[in-house]
Amino acid sequence: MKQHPDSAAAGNTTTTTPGLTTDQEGALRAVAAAFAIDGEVLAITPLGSGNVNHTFLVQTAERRYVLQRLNTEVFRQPELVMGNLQHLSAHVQSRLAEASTSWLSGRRWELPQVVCNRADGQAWHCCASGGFWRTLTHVDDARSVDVIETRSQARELGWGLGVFHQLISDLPVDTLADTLEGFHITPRYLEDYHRALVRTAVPDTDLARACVAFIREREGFVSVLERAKARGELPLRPIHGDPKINNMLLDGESGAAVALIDLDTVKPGLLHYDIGDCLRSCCNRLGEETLDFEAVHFDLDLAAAILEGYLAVAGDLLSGTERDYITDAARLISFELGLRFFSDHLAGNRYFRAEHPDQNLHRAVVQFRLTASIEAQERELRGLVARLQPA
Ligand code: GN1
Ligand code: MG
Repeated sequence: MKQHPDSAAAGNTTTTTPGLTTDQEGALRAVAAAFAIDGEVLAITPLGSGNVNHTFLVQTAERRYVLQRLNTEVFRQPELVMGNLQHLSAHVQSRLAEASTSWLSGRRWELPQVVCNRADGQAWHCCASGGFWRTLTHVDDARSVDVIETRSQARELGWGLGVFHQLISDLPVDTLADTLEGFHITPRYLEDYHRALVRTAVPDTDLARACVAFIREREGFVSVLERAKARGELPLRPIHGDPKINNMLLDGESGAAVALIDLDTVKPGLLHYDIGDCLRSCCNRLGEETLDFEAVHFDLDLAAAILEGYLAVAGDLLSGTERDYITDAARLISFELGLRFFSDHLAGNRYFRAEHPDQNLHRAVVQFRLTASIEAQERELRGLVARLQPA
């Protein structure tokens, strides 16, 4: 039987690359060879810090690629994810070629390209042990950050999200499959949480009890965006779904935003899910994994820079009513992620990869501290959004 690339090779601890045994690396080479990549594979190394998929960097004699094993527990119909990705890619390539993308002002912007498999030209490869794999081109000369370094970087992160929204704004939503049903529908996450509470006793710890109380006090708030959507105030549009800070690539030299990666959740949604996710992940200077809970803070000055960058390029996409919900979106998406982490902690860490049993509890506490910080500054954040309204 073939060694599964992701499974720990029992009895084989020989490591050529940090984090990979020789057997694992060999199995990964076999998977990489199934795709129509250029050049002989020189090295394969783990890449990034995603919580859901497994990602590797493939270096060949010619260039670099990103090899990923999709988490099919999360993406139950991975073929739909790949269909969306190819559709998106064709659309964005033609938009980038148009003269009408004047808001890009001639700046560099890239979208990773799907590399098909050699055998049948499909956009994926299923290995013998059942893994669903894909290969994308690597965006070279760029880096990502887990926490913001400068205010001008914050502006770039907002600008990059705005460029992405502009590029997909004319992609009809009904041409995109729903690859992850219920994603960012906060009331559904609350229902999942209530089901988890019925099945599982809440751990008898201060942190867990504090999370339960925090959620209980905000149950009425969870449907703020869904209600506005149902009233027709917020339209469904194509969105990225996961534009957290380290999914934006910044030019290695200039620091300019050049690509938004991790495209599995591009699907119909509200721009607010994306704006909220960008704000929550960028304005927390301590990052998602901090254990310094008391110090977690939502940085308004960074929020101002992000929104300035975003609105400079995508301002014309948003109605006045849509702008009015930006503050709710920042608060809601922070809260929602805390709720998702906490429910997963109760369920035994089945969705978000965790290195120890309490990691998702700690991640939940960070997001709830961030939510509380946004609530404490709600008036200021609303004032800031209002000041950024066009005259
Ligand atoms: C997951 O796998 P990753 O890290 O790109 C999650 C996002 C969360 C994020 C929090 C499909 O993204 O929604 O915001 O973790 N993606 C999915 O770090 O659930
Ligand atoms: Mg992701």
